[in-house]
Amino acid sequence: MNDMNKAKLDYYIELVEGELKKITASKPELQGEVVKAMEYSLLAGGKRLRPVLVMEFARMCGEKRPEKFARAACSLELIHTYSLIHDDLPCMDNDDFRRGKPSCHKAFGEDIALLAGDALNSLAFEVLSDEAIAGVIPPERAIMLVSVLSKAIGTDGMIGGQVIDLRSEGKDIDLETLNVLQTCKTGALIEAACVMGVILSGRFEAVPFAADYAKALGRAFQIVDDILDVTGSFESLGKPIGSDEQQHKTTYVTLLGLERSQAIAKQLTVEALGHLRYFEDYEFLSQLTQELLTRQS
Ligand code: GRG
Repeated sequence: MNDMNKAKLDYYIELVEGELKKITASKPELQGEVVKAMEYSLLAGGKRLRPVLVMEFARMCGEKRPEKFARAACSLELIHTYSLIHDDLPCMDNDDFRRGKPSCHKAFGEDIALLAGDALNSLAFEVLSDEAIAGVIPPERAIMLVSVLSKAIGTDGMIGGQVIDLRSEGKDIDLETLNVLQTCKTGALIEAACVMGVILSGRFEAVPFAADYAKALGRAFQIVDDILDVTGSFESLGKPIGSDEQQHKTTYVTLLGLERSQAIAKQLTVEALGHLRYFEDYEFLSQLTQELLTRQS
């Protein structure tokens, strides 16, 4: 990524982190413990990919001030963090580390971690609807955003994917099932982020193009995630490697091997880049997409 685009990415990330801090700081002290747990996981780092996608798609669709949607874009990070907290719970993947720190339930206990995830989930919709009440988002667009986001994380999306994942543990699943699982579990939220950016801009005819880009990116992203679980390190990933193997999970690497997985991730990245041609001024996203293919975290 060139220096100009790196500076733009840093700017987006700074905006997101600033808004996330304001969002949790606005919560009353009465619920101090659960708010601390939410902040602990939310502010532990992370790439902030999903909110960046929201703002960048709004910008590529003609929005001159995408930063005005930073708070709305944070709804994706709130949901994403909720899913990570719940995914780490003993009844799910039982992971002790996340984003370089003990997972939420290790730091706060299972009960508070469960509630912190729940609270982040509802907070996402509170933030979106409040942005409409504040006049930042036209009300009909806010309703569309709530519709897209709630479908993406429900039984046809993230939760559905997680159920297939849980039920597939220790079993041999084929590539088709793995694709469905990952499209729902990881892909749906990435697609929601891209589509929500388009909706915020009001250029609705661009939705299918953003969705096509996101589908290819989402699959490439998950394949790289699987590769890093084998080739990465605790230091760069912020969690132990080898967790998929330990939990007897079928991944792209176990099904296809490292080399083929890398080749398919590359092919999907090229496909994603092709879908960007519909948009104007896509250089930043093009570089970010390529960077995600070679990421180490
Ligand atoms: C238990 C009710 C209930 C629901 C939970 C756990 C769950 C539903 C869904 C799991 C979704 C999940 C954790 C998908 C994994 C997606 C993925 C590749 C996460 C890593 O994303 P990055 O690399 O992480 O963007 P950072 O830390 O950089 O933000």
